[in-house]
Amino acid sequence: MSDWETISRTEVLEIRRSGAAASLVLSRPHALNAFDLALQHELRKAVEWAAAEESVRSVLLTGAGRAFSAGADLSLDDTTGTTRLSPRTEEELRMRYNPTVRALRTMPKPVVAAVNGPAAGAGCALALACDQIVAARSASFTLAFARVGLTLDAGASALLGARVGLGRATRMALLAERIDAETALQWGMVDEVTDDDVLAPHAAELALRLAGGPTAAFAATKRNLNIALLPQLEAAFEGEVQEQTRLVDSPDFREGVAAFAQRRPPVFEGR
Ligand code: T3D
Repeated sequence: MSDWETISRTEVLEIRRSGAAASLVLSRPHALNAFDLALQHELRKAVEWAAAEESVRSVLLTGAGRAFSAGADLSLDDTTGTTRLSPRTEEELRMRYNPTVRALRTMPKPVVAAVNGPAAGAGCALALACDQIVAARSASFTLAFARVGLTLDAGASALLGARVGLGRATRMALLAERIDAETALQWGMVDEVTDDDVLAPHAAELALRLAGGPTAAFAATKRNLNIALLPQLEAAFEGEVQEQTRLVDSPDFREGVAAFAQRRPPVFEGR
């Protein structure tokens, strides 16, 4: 992506431009681009900027380093020894994750995800919110929520089923298995798989091609695909907020996060 110019860089997100395309790069590679507060905030701001900026006619979303995104940051607070998520979950979903996903779905221009490695939890939901998903052969997809005693969020309850259908969506949500890129392609969860070393130029070329397209017609198409295939996205957001807010306060969530930190399988009580 050598002809892409960096126009903004914070500690957690980089924005690049090439002609009418903008690229947003999640940049916490040391944490597999897991979402801390700063990344949630910066990504919402950048997505809303790209949506509103008329000179931007397509958007590319990818991750720095070896991951797309590992989802919510599950690292433990040094002083309390517990996750930082609860009691912030409702605010995080309402103020940052959901507005970001909503803006990706409603912006009047196409968005391409270049999934360069693991996409887990909310990171997977983010990829699912994009109009086209191109995955590196080594990429993987995990609706990891159940592994830490949570339910789907960031719109995944609607976005996943729209791509893979009820059976596979249910399987991915309940078993939280890691799906490789080839399987994801067979299931219709992603649109294309490339060799790892050509993912970046290939996805960039797609974004540039879309940026040169009939943007007003693309916007109309996207709006009507949302109406036809994602009519319940807002209801899903609301249901997810209600349920997740309860679940982040549950014994199974505390066990899931402790098990993740200790690198052992969780032992859930079912509550
Ligand atoms: O309030 C709210 O925000 C609620 C919303 C919740 C939304 C969610 O997203 S819940 C789901 C959260 N995400 C996960 O449960 C995924 C956890 N991670 C994984 O399953 C795996 O790490 C991956 C599949 C993403 C990658 O696996 P792998 O084998 O390539 O890497 P690894 O060895 O597991 O991880 C590498 C490092 O990244 C490791 O740290 P270390 O040992 O090198 O110091 C690991 O702890 C760290 N890491 C991975 N995921 C996260 C993380 N650190 C913080 N948060 C993470 N989510």
